[in-house]
Amino acid sequence: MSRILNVAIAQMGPIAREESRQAVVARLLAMMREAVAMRADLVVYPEAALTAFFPHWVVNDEAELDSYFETEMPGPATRPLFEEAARHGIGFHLGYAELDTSHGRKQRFNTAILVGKDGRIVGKYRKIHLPGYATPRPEEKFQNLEKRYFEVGDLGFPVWEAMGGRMGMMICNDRRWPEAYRVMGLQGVELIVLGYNTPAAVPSMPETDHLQNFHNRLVMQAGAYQNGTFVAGVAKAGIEEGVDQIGQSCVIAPSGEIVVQCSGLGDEVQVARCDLDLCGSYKQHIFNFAAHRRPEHYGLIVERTGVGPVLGTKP
Ligand code: CDT
Repeated sequence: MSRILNVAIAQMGPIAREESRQAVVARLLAMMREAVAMRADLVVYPEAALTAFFPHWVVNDEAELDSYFETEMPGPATRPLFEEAARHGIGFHLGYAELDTSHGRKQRFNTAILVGKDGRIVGKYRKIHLPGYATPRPEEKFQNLEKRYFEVGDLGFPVWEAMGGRMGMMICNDRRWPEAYRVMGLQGVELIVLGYNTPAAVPSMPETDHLQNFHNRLVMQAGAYQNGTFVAGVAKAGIEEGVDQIGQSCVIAPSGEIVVQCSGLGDEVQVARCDLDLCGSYKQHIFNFAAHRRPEHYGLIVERTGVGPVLGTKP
């Protein structure tokens, strides 16, 4: 059997700090049309795809901070994406900064949505693993202030039946955490879509600069294989407001193999023909969780060694 989903990855080059939403949405629309021409069923955009990645600098002015956030989805600037998607019958995944006031206070999240081929939102995810710190570090070449600007996501890692498959979402730093994949793997996920903004050089850990691309592939390939799922990871790449960001957006099969990868650091669309039925081989055999996984035994090592479950220091 085969269940083919043509998945387009729409990598973006840098977004200028002053670039308008309309200009960014025009770039997204151009790539959506390219994906349609390449017969894609779904187009995956990066994390925070509507603005420059503002956690890289200090924003003290609240009105300026608000300007990076969406208060509704779709809103006036993003509605054309939904309309174009429905017109062509293509789904999309979009990362954006979300400002939610529905609980009587301002709540800010690093959010992503999955939109179906009818232009309706299928599901929403709010980033759980926020990297970096809340207090600016003037000594560093650029900031990583996600903990200052966002709350930890409160929607968990659900999966959705959509476009003929079982879909899940994560955002950037989530991809480095095996739990994120496994929570969805335990729900039978077949395609995880995610966007990222990943610096090529991290001020606080220069010893890993030469490994950023390797680690990007390592975590997504391992997550895909160990959970028998496709993964589509999409970058905002190139030098954005002085921060050099990696590209190498790719689609990974449940075998762990990269099946398609972007080659540049600018706006670029690639399409992978994903047979979701390939997930079954892994889910029914080597990673048949019901048959082989033994979580009831995993605690023994903690009891024997006395090593607790939490290591590290708070930033
Ligand atoms: N956006 C985001 O989550 N970026 C982080 C940077 C961490 S520093 C290596 C990431 O995990 O890619």
